[in-house]
Amino acid sequence: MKTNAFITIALLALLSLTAFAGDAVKETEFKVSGICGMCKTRIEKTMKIPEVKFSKWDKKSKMLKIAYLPEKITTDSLQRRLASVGHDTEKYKAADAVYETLPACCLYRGVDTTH
Ligand SMILES: [Cu+2]
Repeated sequence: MKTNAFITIALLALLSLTAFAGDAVKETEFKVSGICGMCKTRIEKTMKIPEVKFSKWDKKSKMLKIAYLPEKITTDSLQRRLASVGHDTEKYKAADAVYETLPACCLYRGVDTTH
């Protein structure tokens, strides 16, 4: 009887743990403008915050994949962060003054990057 109770408690603990982990992290992706390897570094570095567990930007597709904590931060807020370091996103455009401070190789506006 004692063992059964222990197993039940252990199972319950495990179940609540997986439920928590499942709710905590959400995966999504959105478009972030950029052009080179430096952009990739800057974009992914901007996502290196405790609320974001994973981020990967694809130079070709311009898509940023992230795994984040939706209870702690919104994708809106993440897109604003990216715009604030010079990268246009689906929802927010970087201020011209910030964009102009990017290194020449990173100036993606008006550049055809589809090939
Ligand atoms: Cu760049």
